[in-house]
Amino acid sequence: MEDISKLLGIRYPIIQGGMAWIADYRLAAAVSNGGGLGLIAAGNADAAFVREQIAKARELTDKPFGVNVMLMNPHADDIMRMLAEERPAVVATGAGNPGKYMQTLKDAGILVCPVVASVALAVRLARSGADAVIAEGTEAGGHIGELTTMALVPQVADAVDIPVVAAGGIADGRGVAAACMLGACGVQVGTAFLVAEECRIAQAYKDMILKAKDTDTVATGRSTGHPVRVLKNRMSKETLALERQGIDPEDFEKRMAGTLRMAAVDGDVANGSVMSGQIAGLVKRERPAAEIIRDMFREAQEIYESRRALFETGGRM
Ligand code: TUI
Repeated sequence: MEDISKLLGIRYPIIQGGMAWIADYRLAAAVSNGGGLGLIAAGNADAAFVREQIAKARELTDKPFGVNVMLMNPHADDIMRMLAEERPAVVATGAGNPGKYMQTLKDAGILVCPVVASVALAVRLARSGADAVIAEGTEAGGHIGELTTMALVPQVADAVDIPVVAAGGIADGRGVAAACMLGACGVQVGTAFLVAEECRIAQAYKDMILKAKDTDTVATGRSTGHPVRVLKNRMSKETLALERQGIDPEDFEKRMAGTLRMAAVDGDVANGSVMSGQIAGLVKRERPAAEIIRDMFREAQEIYESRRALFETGGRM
């Protein structure tokens, strides 16, 4: 199956990133109603909370949507059991290997789309029955791997025979078209949806994304093995300084706990973790999710047409 839209039952091959503390039922439903695939982020929540989010999303949309399970969540086992009952169309996973949940989810008729940051994990999950993989480059926001989207996507596409969705560094039609050229059949977009009208994070977080320029993100946590891309602020500067001084990994994790919530919910964008992809510099205005999706796809079609000539020079490039 090459066609991710057909597989997922959506109009546009655009999946919304499952951003913890950010992607709630309102954003997910708006994205699904706009023709993409919305994802509710389980983040660090428990199964009851996520179940309620699913019920609320179902009140707002009759289109397919999914749930993203961040596998470092201590409630992941419970959440997966609950999902097998609730049966959202799709389960995406992040920050770990979902292999042990694959059978339960498949038996429930759920499409499983893990996020991977390496060829090795993509191959392993394709073998254990994943329906698609989301290959996420280090340009992405939040918890990241090492490889860039440009290097990761074609290598994953060559290694698996399930659909590959590209993620990391994509916020407009150029990114969508480029991802398809690399062998992806769709994209996952996070940062651009942070400023969707239906995204109910603190306005200060949105404003920081809207003002960001190309060099404004940095990865904290490389020294402790859990790199996380954030916008530079007081928090990131102090964190990097502590890392240079060789902070104990356990103390580091304690320091980071709750800091995304601080930024996204409380709007403390100085002391919180303002997670963002490198593409934030391209994200310039707040608008409805449906418009973001429609314009992104239309732009991709236009660029595909307008760049055609580059490939028709008969080798004179
Ligand atoms: O998961 C994400 N991005 C996230 S999760 C998150 S919540 C959080 N909050 C505070 C600290 C840390 C996380 C924020 N952003 N993206 C998907 C993703 N998964 N990126 C990279 C990976 C990944 C990396 C290694 C997946 C699997 C993996 O290997 C696991 C294994 O066992 O082989």
